[in-house]
Parts: sequence; structure tokens; C-alpha cells
Amino acid sequence: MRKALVFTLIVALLAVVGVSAQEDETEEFTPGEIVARILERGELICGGNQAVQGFGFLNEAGEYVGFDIDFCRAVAAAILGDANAVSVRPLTGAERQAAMQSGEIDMMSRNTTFTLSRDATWGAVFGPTTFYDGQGVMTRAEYGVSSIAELDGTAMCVQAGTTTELNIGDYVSANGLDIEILTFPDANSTWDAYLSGRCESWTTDKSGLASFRLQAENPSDHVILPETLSKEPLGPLSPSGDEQFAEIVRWVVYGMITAEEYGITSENIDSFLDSEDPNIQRLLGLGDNASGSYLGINNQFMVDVIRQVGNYGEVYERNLAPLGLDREGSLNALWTEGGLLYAPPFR
Ligand SMILES: N[C@@H](CCC(=O)N[C@@H](CS)C(=O)NCC(=O)O)C(=O)O
Repeated sequence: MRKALVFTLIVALLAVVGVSAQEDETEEFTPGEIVARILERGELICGGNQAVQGFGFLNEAGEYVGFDIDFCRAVAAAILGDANAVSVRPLTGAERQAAMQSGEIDMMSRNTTFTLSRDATWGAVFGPTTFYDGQGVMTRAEYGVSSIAELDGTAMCVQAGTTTELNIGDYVSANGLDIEILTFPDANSTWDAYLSGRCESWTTDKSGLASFRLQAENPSDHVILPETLSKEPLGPLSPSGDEQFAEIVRWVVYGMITAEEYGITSENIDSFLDSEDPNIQRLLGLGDNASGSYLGINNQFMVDVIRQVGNYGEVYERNLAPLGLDREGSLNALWTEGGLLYAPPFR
């Protein structure tokens, strides 16, 4: 009886020592393969978009800019201390799986929907959702159409290799509609086909519709129909099998959401560096609080991310507000404001 008690006590003691040792062992972190190669080449290679203004777009200065690109930049800031140390590989919808599996990119941030089959077969780990979207349909205002059903007997353009293509097929057959689906390899060819009249409507994520509508000569010539066909949770992803890197991507996004919650921005971050608030100290890795060291990177990684890229709200405002994608009252508001953006604690 007594022996059993002593044994139990020893086991319990070892467990406690083991746990605290694990929490303290933040300095002896062996870098995973992806962090090692990023450090060696001095830049992060990010699979992105080049054609969707606001999300991922190659601007006239030859720079990739947008909401999705900013998350690539944030991860580069976390690992290399430099948000500009990013090289973007533009990918069409159908190219994504191979790019993820071939090892040619370190991560992807390209309006990519988190789905079961992608999670299981792409060899990828999805990070947190950065934009909660849904699929919609755009058509010409001159038709006076106010629902998808009224497009019966017409043609609709869609991009291949997307959830969009699968969802519209389901929708058309479930609703017994006679809509001819025409597929195209990328966003520009789909949009051009719609503009040239090959199809009376086109479909993609509602964010993508808003983005392309702004590129139209006269945006009010085009309407986005009210139906939302699907859930499209969009976010970054990274190759599976590298837990450290997946955790970095995850906590960079969570850190940006948390920074917004605490009101820390790229403009005011310096005023938080002597904060007495233990939550803020942990987020920023101040004093003897472990933050990045849990992930095997600079303990103050979130200072670099916030200073160079901003908090989630700043990234949203900079890139998506110009598209007219109002955040207030949407799923993309912070959880404290009725939305779905919620980060687990930094501790
Ligand atoms: N979220 C959907 C659709 C994403 C998607 O590829 N959308 C198109 C239309 S906006 C796009 O970004 N195309 C850019 C390109 O191919 O250049 C998915 O993950 O399959």
C-alpha cells in the first residue's frame, strides 16, 4: 500500500518536472526543414495570386500586394525579421495541389478554401481562416435578373480547379436548372469570357466578384446576386509534416487577431513595449515571457509582424475596405463584435 503511494507520488513528481522542463526548454529548439531552408535562402517562397485585386495582385510597380500576400509577409517578418523577404509564386486554381506537394513553395496564401478533401489529399495543413467567404454569382444589370433561377437557359463561366466549379455543378443539378457551365483556366480568362458575352453570368467567391467588379469599366453595369451558394473559409496553408512551420503560420495569424483585440497597431506598437499588462507582455515576448521561443523563432516575433505588417484589422482595412467589403456586422468581424475571428490565448 505504502509502496504504491510512494510510486504514485514519484510518477506525479516526474510528470510535473517533465511538464515544466518542457515549458522551459524553449531555447533548444531544432528548426524544422522549412524554417531551416527559409533561413538559408533568406526569403520565404509563398504561393499566391496575381490577378485578384485586394487579395493577391501584381501591381504596376511589379509588386505583389493584397490581403493574402500580407500573411506571407507576416510569416517572413516572424522568421526573418523582414516582411519584404518574400518571393511570390503565382498559382492558378488547378496548380495549387501540385505546388503544395512538390516542395516548390514554403506556404500558400491564395484565397484557398479549407475543405476535407484538400486537407486529406493535398499534403497540406490549413492555418486559421483569415477570411470567411461564400460563393456568389455576377451578371449584367441590364438583364434585370434578381436570382440565380432567373438565369435558367443561359451560360455561366467558372474557373477550373476550384471549389466554385464543384459547387455550381451541385447547385444547378439540385435546383433542376438548365445552365450551361463553361470552364476557364484562370481568373482573367473567366472574366474576359464573361465580358465578351460568352456567358451571361460568372461565379466565384463573393470577395472575388467584388474585386473584379471594381475592375469593370463601369462597375454598376454588373450586379452580384443575393444568393450565397457555399461556405468558403479562406486562409493560408503549409506542407504537412513540418509541425513547427505550421505552428508559426497559425500563431502569426492568431497574433495579428490578438493584436487587434488589444488595440496594438503598426503605428502605436512602441507605446506597448513597456506595457505592464501580462497578456500584452506574452503576445510581444516582453520581459521573461516566452512567445516566439515556443516556436523556435525570435521571442519578439510579433513585434516585427505588427510593426511591419500590422494587426488583422489594419491588413483588412488596407486591402479589403477599398473593395467595399464591409467588415462590420460580417463574419470577419472580431468575436468581440459578433464575428468569427477568435484567437486562442498567447500563453
Ligand atoms: N476559394 C475557391 C476559389 C479560389 C479561386 O481560385 N478563385 C479564382 C477566381 S477569383 C482566382 O483566384 N483566380 C486567380 C487566377 O487563377 O489567376 C477555391 O479555393 O477553390
